[in-house]
Amino acid sequence: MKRLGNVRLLLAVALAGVCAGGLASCLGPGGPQVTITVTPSSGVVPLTIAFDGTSSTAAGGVTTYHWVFGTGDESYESTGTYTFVHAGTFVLSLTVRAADGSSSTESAEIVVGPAVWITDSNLGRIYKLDMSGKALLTFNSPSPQPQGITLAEAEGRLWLFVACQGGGLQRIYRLDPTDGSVTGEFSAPGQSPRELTYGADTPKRIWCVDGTSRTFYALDPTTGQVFESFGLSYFNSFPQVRKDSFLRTPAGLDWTPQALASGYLWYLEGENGLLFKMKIVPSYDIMSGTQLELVGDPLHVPISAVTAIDWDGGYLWVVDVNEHEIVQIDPETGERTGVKITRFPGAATAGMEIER
Ligand SMILES: [Ca+2]
Repeated sequence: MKRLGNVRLLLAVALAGVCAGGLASCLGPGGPQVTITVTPSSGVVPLTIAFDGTSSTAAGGVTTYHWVFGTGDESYESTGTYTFVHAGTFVLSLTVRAADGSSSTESAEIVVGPAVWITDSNLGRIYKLDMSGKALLTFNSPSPQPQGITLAEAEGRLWLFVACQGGGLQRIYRLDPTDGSVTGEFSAPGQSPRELTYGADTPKRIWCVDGTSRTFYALDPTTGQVFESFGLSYFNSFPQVRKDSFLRTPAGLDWTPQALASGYLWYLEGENGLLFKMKIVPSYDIMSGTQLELVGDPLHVPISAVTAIDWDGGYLWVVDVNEHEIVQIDPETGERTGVKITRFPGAATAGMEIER
């Protein structure tokens, strides 16, 4: 093992003999010496790295470079940049081939951490945080009182969508997540759009819950057109729902995928801290619409002032606005695990989206 810059080289090539005493003695009989330089080797999603293999040497010269990024992507350039668009730990490897046909491989570990997007309705700001709560980016909200926030795909790209209800104008804005510039907007359905989430099934939808009209809306991410809406009366037949305390104070909305199905919508009711799970049943013909089916008993989350939720890594995360914390919740019990994000900026966190 040796260190080069901030890169830890792993899995030193299996070369004949013991690789000790520096670079020269690592040269195998006829094999190239592979040197990976990568900057940075860790960061928050999306992470762009610069990679360089030109310090590698081989008797007779290097003929090919072959990079494998651990994501299914590869490159045959000696040097370049690459962006990891998902969080995770990746093994980056470089295989160098010499003129005589011999080759050697080195690897380096790249750690891409998740990011947490939050809105602050009091300051009118949008923050991108790392998991320690440090703000990496700060944008001004396009209009006052930003509420729900979600990442969603539209026109082949990933955007931030933010619901705002300031100034009596309820709008949903589409922002470039790199600089916060507004790239689109449409009027929000209902009078007080509260939470947003993205459903990546087909058709792709942004789900919005509105506290005044007490309705879930499914929107086209490109046009804002309402595909479907589900008001309080829609849920009449479900025994889990008590009408006096359902769709009254929306405190969280998220979507989780399910193999070969349309996934689940999760709704946290702020009146009683109950987390409801709804199966999305797609329309099976032109005459039937999408259905939402409440599944099982709601889970009680004993935090009194939740303003947003998100699922990540098998855990539910909730914003506790009074304590100014983002708290990890055990999905079996509804209780805190003890893991939380604190000391992030803002005064009244209103929306949250974890990017992984
Ligand atoms: Ca979400």
